[in-house]
Amino acid sequence: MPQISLSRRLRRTPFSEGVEAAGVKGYTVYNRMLLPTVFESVEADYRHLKTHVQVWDVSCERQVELRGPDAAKLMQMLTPRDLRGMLPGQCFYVPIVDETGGMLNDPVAVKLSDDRWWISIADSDLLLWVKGIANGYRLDVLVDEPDVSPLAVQGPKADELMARVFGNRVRDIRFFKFDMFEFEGRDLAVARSGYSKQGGFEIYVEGSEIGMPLWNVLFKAGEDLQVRAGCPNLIERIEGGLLSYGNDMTDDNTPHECGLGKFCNTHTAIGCIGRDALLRVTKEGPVQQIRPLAIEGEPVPPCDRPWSVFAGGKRVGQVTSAAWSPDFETNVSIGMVRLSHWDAGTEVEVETPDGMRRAIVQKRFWI
Ligand code: THG
Repeated sequence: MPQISLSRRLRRTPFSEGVEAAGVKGYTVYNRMLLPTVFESVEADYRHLKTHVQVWDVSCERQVELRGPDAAKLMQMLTPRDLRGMLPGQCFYVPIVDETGGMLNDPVAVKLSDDRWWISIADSDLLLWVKGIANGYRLDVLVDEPDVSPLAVQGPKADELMARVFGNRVRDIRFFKFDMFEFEGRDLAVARSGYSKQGGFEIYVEGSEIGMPLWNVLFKAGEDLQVRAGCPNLIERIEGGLLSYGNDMTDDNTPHECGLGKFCNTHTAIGCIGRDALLRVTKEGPVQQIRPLAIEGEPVPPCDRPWSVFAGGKRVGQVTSAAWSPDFETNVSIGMVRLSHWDAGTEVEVETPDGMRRAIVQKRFWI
């Protein structure tokens, strides 16, 4: 297989040394940064994640920092989710839309204070859009990418490991809330969140210098918990219905098509740049939407391009993420399916590289 050549444009992370020592076998590129995809094997990593605890280098979830008197105003211009009730210490999953209502990103917004926010971004150049808005509207706000690298601790033993390193107070953090914890004299935001359904935390590591020291402390403290280096797991995230921007949706999709309508308050999100467009395009509801599909037969190959979905000889959608699930003993997948065929139980055909496969639209994701 050809290799990807490394250079300054493809950024390493504060934890890359630890990731390499742990025997990383595969990477992807995300926000121009290395993101591990495999350690032992995707299936072995999956089983370990669901049984023990893993430490994930998710530095590639870069932060767009908004700082200044207009920070909250700018944040609300970016998203159709109503942020008026959001308090410091909270994290919100927020669709970000352009002037047509198209998805630009699906980050986690972190409210540090009224005039300081982090947008923990998925894989698109959101910094450029946000800088453009701030300057174009002459807002009183600084927009930049700080030296902050998220480190996720995920799995059923995450609470135990984190309590050993940061103290029992971490157990009190509620889902999608954060609190501040000291490490080597630095105050770090620690949130109960992460890109898995197994539970856990994300540490927003501020200052690259403390990256490896923190990595090493976590592995030392978790030896008897069988802690391992891990990464967002393809099988587990499809089972859990966690969407991947650029794969499962693009700027051609509205939040409603992505099933993110529950994170939109389009009527009350006054100031949102895509608000008028969204009010128009969603008046009659979306005509296609994200759905879980169980694809029958043998394990499918990697889904590195959309697979067309057919019914009665007509194209009715596409599958954009798929993997064999050992726990559910079927191929789990995420697709975008037309209204006429999106009801649970509908039988369709998926054009995989191995040929046509029968698939069934599911009522909900598997976990
Ligand atoms: N954590 C942080 N930053 C991120 C991600 C993350 N940036 C990139 C990417 N992931 C953004 N995408 C998502 C997708 C799903 C979720 C978070 C970020 C997520 N969803 C939960 C769910 O669907 O069950 C719950 C959302 C909610 O109820 O508010 O966690 O993972 N820092």
